[in-house]
Amino acid sequence: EHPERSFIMIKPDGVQRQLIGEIISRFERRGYKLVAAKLMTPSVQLAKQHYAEHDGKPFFEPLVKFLTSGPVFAMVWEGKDIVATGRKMIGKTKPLDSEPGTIRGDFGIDVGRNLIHGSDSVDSANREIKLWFHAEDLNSWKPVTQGWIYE
Ligand code: DAT
Ligand code: MG
Repeated sequence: EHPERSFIMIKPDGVQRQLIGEIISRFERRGYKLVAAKLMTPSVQLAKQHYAEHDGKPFFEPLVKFLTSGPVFAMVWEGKDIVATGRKMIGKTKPLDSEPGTIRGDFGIDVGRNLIHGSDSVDSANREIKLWFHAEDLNSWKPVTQGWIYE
């Protein structure tokens, strides 16, 4: 029915540094479609569920503390290959390993302040979108630009 979707979240450092507009702009200019967005401070429970795969690792507790320290900007983006392309646009987990031109490579230094999350697979995206959004908050719409972005 719809092409691929990804869960993209600007973490508290990105919100504090007023990079919401910059980051949205990159996805918009690429041609991707915003399907849902909200500014919210996640609960500890939500943060732990979101990062469940990392439970038990040494950075898990600080990661949860960081994510719940203030508002995040949670989004769902849609478009062809958005999961893999979104990860490319975000850069590597460690900002110092990220190429300039990527979000982490342009704005970050330390791994614990890497600004943004992006789903790492279509399965993760579906799980994360369900975790962060109600189905009725996902907007189905057709941007008028579509025919000028997709052939
Ligand atoms: P990504 O956010 O690129 O998907 P991940 O899923 O491996 O990376 O890890 C989730 C977050 O946990 C990551 O954005 C920052 C933090 N993290 C990962 N590896 C870390 C490490 N070795 N030391 C400290 N924090 C780490
Ligand atoms: Mg990850």
